[in-house]
Amino acid sequence: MDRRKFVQFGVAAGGALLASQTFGQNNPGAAPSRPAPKRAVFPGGQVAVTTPNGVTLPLKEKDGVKIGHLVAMPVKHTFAPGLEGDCWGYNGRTIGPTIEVVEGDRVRFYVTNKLPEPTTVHWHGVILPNGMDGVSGLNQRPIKPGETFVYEFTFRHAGTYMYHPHYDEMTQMALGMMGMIVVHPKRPKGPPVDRDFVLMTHEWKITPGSRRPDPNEMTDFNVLTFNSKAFPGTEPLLVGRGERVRIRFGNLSAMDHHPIHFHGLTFETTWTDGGEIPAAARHPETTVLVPVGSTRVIEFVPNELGDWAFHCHMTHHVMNQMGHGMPVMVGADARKIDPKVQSLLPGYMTMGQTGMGDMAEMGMPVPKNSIPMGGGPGPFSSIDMGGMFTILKVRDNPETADPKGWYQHPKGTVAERAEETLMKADGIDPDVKFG
Ligand SMILES: [Cu+2]
Repeated sequence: MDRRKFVQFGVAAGGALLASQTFGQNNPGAAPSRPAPKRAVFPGGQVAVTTPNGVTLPLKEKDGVKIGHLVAMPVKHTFAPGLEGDCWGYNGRTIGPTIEVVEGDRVRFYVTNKLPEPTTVHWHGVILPNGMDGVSGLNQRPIKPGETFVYEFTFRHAGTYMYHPHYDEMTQMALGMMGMIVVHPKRPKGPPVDRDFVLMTHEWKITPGSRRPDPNEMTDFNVLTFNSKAFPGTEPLLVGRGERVRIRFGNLSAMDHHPIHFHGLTFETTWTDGGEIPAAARHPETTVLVPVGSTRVIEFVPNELGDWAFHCHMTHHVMNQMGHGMPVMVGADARKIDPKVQSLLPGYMTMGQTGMGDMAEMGMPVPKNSIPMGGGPGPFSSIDMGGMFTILKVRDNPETADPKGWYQHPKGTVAERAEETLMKADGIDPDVKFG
């Protein structure tokens, strides 16, 4: 399902769910200078959350309780074109469906275990009765394969939370069992947002040629994802210039915190999984650190049109699978090595002597079921970032713009090869000597 179809689906689902609620007013409350958001379905005109590459959990309401069903199960998952995994997740997917409710909602979640081992669900960051906290052995019996358990509690606090197993944590999260929880405030404060996204960061070890993420890996992760997708598998986020945008990050990686860096804008961190950050404590930033086991919510108003990268700034987290475990070849002269190796491996070619940025374009053969270290095609050349990388597309007409389309730069606004006459006029000598 593409993003726009999902947005429409989300509206329909959200609208149906909340139709019986008296506070389901559709007045977006947006400043008159902005087009009215079309997705407002939560109290006070709060827009429904979009999960790029994901879905929202359907909830049905009965006697004032919202009822949902999570099925823990093995899933076949595509991380990016060319890389598939035998993962575990919820309701046929990783990440699991986003749970979206309103502060004060009473919920009943059924959890069916279709895994080959026991599991539980912990509602990370949610303050609830102790017996609903989902810690196997401490708060409840583990849910055995084939069993269905029921959790029932009230979301007392608005915020951004996560869910994940608390049984065999190392294996179950490494294989993809995680999801986001959004609890909209009953009475929202502050300026309303026009777009609201969730992005869950994660890291995986998948040995090239294999399909099963390795839960025993502790340091050398080679597949880095937003919502379980590595670029170019990540759906871009399409927003309008001048709109207020919220992105809710969550991190259930095994070992790494992710500093997520934005190009072309500054933002403020407004919430953590502990609650709202007082306005006086907020400050502008371009990189938000999302620690393991935490959520961070940011808000911004993009004012520059274009295709803006945002990505983890740990450089190994934006290079795909084949960028790891190789010898350093930068500066090596391979002319003598290659013929010798070719006598054993016909067609062998040493790569990386001038750096690795061009490897994405070289069509280097890669093992079956693996993705080369570069990312994907871009409008000028291939984009050499992959992994935990995606694109914020800022447009004047986000409702009608093609999410797959590239920004059309006005003439004269793209960096280009310098004209010799201009260099001469400005006294620039490309062969200038130093030292
Ligand atoms: Cu990272």
